Amino acid sequence: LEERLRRPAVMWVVNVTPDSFSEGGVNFEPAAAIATARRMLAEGAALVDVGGESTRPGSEGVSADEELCRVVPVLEGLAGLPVSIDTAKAEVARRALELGAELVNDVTALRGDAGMAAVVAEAGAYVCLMHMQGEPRTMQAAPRYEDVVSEVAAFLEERLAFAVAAGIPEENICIDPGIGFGKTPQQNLELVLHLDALVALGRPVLVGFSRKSTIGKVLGDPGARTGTVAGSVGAAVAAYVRGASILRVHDVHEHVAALALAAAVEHPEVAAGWA
Ligand code: HH2
Repeated sequence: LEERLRRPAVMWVVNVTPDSFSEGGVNFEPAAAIATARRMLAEGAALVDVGGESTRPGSEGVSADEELCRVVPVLEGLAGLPVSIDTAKAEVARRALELGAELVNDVTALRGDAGMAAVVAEAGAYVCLMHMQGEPRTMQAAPRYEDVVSEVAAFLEERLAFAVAAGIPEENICIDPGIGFGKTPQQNLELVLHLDALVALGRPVLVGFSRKSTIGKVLGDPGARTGTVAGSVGAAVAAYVRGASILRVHDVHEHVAALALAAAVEHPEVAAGWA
């Protein structure tokens, strides 16, 4: 997996939920999700992130049984392929790891379920630790920070130490500022501008800006609840240029091409071969 996640890597989001903010349930049918996931890997995604619980602002959460019902058929259909599981529940993570998932993407950074750290450690799995202020149901009501960048960095540093103390090797951990998780548009942009503060923690940084409402707001719609593909690509490239390693996206083809060009600028020796 480490090889696949070399910068820049694209993680494709498959939300097996009826209520995802960005897609409105297009991949709720397992067969559709599996077929599309295979196509996205062929188009250059490094990893497929399977999620059965929406974390959109205002969402309520689902039971472990419901979440398992949603994700297990998809995970079974993707056996042998590079998969991560987007869950905060230890029981869901354990089952997903048994079915071949390699990374646990936990938006609570191991705070949501007391059993999660042990499940990841025992499986020798990778984990993504994400910053969130509050919880999805209420997080956008009134985000408050003295200094968003240093607070997010301090939080991730603490969660990193917690994960290592729980037996998860540091090499298996990536970190994420949690774009849109208890942050205003301005705070989201500030986190990207100062991404070096997170890169300095020494672990790969994952950024998920794709289709989020900040994009629509920057583009002039104050009531936006989502963002365009072109705006998402711009945000991903901005994050990559400031050191992001993994970009979590809905539109693989566009992001892979844009990031390939941004990467070629950083590696002119590769392009020299085409002269
Ligand atoms: N964003 C979402 C969900 N999971 N995980 C990480 N690590 N980083 C993110 O930024 C992130 C995430 C929310 O977006 P999406 O999956 O598109 O929507 P929904 O939660 O409504 O299914």
